[in-house]
Amino acid sequence: MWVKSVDIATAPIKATIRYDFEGSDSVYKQVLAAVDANDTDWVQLVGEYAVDPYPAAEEGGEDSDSTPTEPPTAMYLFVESTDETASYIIDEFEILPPDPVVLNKVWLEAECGEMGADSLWSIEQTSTDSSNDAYIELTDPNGANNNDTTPSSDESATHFVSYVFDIDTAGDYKWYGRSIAANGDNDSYYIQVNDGTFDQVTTGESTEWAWHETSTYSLAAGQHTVNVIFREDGLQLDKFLVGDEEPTGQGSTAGNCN
Ligand SMILES: [Ca+2]
Ligand SMILES: [Ca+2]
Ligand SMILES: [Ca+2]
Repeated sequence: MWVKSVDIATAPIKATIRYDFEGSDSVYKQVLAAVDANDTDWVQLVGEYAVDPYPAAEEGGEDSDSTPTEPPTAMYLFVESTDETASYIIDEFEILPPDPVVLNKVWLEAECGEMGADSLWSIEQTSTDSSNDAYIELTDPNGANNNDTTPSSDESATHFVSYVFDIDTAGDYKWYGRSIAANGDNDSYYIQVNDGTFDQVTTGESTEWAWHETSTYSLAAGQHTVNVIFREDGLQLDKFLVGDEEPTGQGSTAGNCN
């Protein structure tokens, strides 16, 4: 906003927000630092402020020293001078929301991951409508599922397929997979994000390619590794997306195949 003092050479002008609560005293926070307005030129008061849903009262302030436990019921913005005698005028007062965060979309072909020499995952090319004309399938030579144990890193050569990718924008992402699981004995696998826990993914049963999603993972900007790990044999996996919206069809071109 633009400010100008009236009938006084200079007047410090600042902006303050007041949070009102249902069950506790109001809390005041300074939004914009004071600038010296003068009576000859317009001066701009500008800055950024993130609204805090649980603003703590300041020590020794005029407001309560209790910390609210509920979000505010109302918020008021005050433009004020620290000089009680000052008069001032305001022009072009504007509050703009922050730019929305646009998360990345990282497309990964399942068949282009890193797998060990003795992997139980095999690359297949027998399906129509698979992206990149290939997918991976879990073939256990013993014909058994592996659904009663938690994977361990010493199984990585046989049970793991690894995907390494970069994220530019930090945020909350999901892992989406395009799968075929003919029945309930084929419809799950584990993922491990950045050496974290082994999280079971249930794909749902489908005899045609269908997308499924996981819970949310908070990813920082930079490089990440996701391991896809054997749980039920017979599962077919075509493609993955790291993103925030479930895809349809084959999705976009993946960047992980040479
Ligand atoms: Ca199952
Ligand atoms: Ca099975
Ligand atoms: Ca594929």
